[in-house]
Amino acid sequence: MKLNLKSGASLAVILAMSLGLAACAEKTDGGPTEAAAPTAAEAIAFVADAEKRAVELGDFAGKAFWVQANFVTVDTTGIAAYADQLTTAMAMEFAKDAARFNGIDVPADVRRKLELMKGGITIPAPNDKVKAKELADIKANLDSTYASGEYCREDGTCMSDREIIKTMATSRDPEELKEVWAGWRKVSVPMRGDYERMVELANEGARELGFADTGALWRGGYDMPADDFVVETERLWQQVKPLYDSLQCHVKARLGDYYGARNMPEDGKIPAHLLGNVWAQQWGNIYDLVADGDADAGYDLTQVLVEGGYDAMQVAKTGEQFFTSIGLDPLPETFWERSLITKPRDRKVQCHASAWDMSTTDVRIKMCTEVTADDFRTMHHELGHIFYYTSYKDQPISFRSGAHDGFHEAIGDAVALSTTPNYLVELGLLNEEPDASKDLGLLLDQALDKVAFMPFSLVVDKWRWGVFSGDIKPADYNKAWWDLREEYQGIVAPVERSEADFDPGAKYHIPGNTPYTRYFLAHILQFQFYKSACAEAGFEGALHRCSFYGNKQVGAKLKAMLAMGQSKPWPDALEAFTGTRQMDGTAMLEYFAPLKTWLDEQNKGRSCGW
Ligand code: X8Z
Ligand code: ZN
Repeated sequence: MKLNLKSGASLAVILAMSLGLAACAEKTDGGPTEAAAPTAAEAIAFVADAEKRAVELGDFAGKAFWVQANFVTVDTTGIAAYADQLTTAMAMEFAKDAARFNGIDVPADVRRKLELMKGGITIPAPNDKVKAKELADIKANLDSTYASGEYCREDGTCMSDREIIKTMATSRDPEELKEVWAGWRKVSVPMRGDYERMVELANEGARELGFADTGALWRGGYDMPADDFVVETERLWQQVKPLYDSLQCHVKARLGDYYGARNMPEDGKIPAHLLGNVWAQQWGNIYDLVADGDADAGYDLTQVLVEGGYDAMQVAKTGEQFFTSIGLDPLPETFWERSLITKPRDRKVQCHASAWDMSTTDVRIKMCTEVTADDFRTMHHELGHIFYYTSYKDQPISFRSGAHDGFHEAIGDAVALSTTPNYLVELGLLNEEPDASKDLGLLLDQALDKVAFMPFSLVVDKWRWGVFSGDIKPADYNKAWWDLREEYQGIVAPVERSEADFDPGAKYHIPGNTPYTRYFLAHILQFQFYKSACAEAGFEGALHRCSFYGNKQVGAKLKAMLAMGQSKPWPDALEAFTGTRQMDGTAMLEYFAPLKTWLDEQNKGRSCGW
């Protein structure tokens, strides 16, 4: 886990559970330190006690973190820092104590719990109390700095993150886009020194646990040796990279048509402010600039929702209804009472959407929902987390987590893939399903979000892995960030950057310390889940037209996988739902196959690559 309970994490985080058996592969020591070998009975008693304490402290800490995120003030930041200090200290204690039982023969579930405990803290703290407090304070401050970030101009007008996101999505004025793009990055300038110190302290904590550095700890959470995990992510990236390359080339050409070829760098990279998203991570908002006659989806989901009279609550209820249609239980009343679904006017909140597992009977989301296609999909994403939580609530706390963190991020997205035009017709939002001539448009729309996202989701942790290992030095933080962005995404900063900037910090997950490789894996997995669900539903036809809405057989199978939580290595969970034990990008490639052919046609004669 992670010590916060948001978005895919859970109370199990408190027990440091999201990392797996392979953590020991990175260990530089970690053998028992006591003379007398402990017994199996002691191991069982230790785990039982740790789980009890984790539930108790987790209940309290969850409330502290929730209040901080929902009422961002100096005081709630202090309360959250203290809760973090306590939970991190407890998780460190468990991790160290669990290692005492290395080599002791215990029942398989106890062994798994012990192994998970040894490697599951996202930001480990040093044993030294003064340093542990310093670390917790830094983390809470980074969180709150991001949450209250605004871009203020000299004339005193300010823009919140929501306004920035909206302007980046809708403005087509390159100068305005450039100004807002650079303006948002002022938010993270003050984070730089704190981030550097946080890395030092976390690494000290990681070494106390026997890991080379914090990145090694993160990579150890996937039921395989950490080094194999790096190879695995590279293998998956190579599967989908040709599709990304084709998309990047076409988008660059179309943006050149719109903004003028002279505004496009000659080296083939795309200026990052022109992609409809302040982080250039998903590009669906420039669909109108990229699509042409052949690639018209036939409808605009934002417009359809607005014209359908939807409000934020109806977006949430519609999302819930998909999950209940396949047989999952409706959400508890407390979900509706306690969630934050729209942005309050009277206070600062952390608007980045998240899902919270407060206790087995208390799950919530926090989301400043707007009635847009993006938020319609994000709502399904968040509900995927929530239904995961409610499905594994009967597991012991140690196993209340995703099979791995990418599973947690993939469930809601797999469901959102099923919100096809045909489904929108069933909801009464569309009068009729667009015919097959609109397929390229639909696929292009999806690809601008899903395919464009792949290299971005690799870059975020490639940067952090380098930072934690020391390969990226503080003096190069910003340069290394842009080197990776250029290399993997083929995009370039539109205005000069320097080491006075700290652009990584302008992305929520960096100050929030949420590992990001999970989203890369989730984008691979969601197509695997979707494809298997469609096969289970007996769907025949082009994959992207399939919706498993209302299919109880799919729901039962999904529920069985979700209910496993983290009790078994993730290949077991994957096999339960898809019949395969390997993550595999070919489902994504199959989904986008007609688009790939079309893109390659369009790209003929263009000079692609960067
Ligand atoms: O952070 C999220 C979710 C919460 S887990 C809204 N996502 C990533 C992002 O926004 O950067 C979902 C897709 C990627
Ligand atoms: Zn998520």
